[in-house]
Amino acid sequence: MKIFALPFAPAALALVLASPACAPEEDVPLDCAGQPGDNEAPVVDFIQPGEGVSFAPGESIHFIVKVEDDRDAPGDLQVTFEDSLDGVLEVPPPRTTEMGPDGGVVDLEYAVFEFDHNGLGEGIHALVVTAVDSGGCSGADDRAIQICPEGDCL
Ligand SMILES: [Ca+2]
Repeated sequence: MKIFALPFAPAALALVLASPACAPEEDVPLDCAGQPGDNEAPVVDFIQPGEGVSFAPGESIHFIVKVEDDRDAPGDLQVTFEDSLDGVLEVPPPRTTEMGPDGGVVDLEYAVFEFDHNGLGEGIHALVVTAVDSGGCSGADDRAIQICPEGDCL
C-alpha cells in the first residue's frame, strides 16, 4: 500500500477535535441490544474442535470454548450450546478461575467451557455457541464437524 502525505490532515483533525459535542438526542448511540449506552456484545471463541474435523460415532470429542464480556462476570453470561442435529447440548459449567503463580486462585476475565462429548449422532453438525449478557446483547461462534462411520468422511 502506498502512503500519501496529507499536509492538511493535522489542521482538519484539530478542527474536528475542537468541535463542540452537539449531537441531538435522537443520535444517542445505541448498544448491541438497541438500548442507549455502550454495552458491548459478549465475545465467543470456539477453539476446539477445529472447523470441518470428522469423528467416528461414539468417539470422544474435546470441546474448548471461551466466552467473555465487557461488563458481566464471565460466569454470569447465559451460554447455550446448540447443535443442528441433536439440539441443545447439556454441558458442564465453565471454569472461571485458575491457579495463580503463588498457588492462590485467580479469577479469569473469561470463562472456559472445556469438556469431552461423545453423544453426537452421525451427520454434518453445525454447532453454535451463544452467550447473552445481562443487557440482552448476544455474541456467538460456530463450528461445523462431521460424524461418520470409522470417522472417515471422505
Ligand atoms: Ca456486555
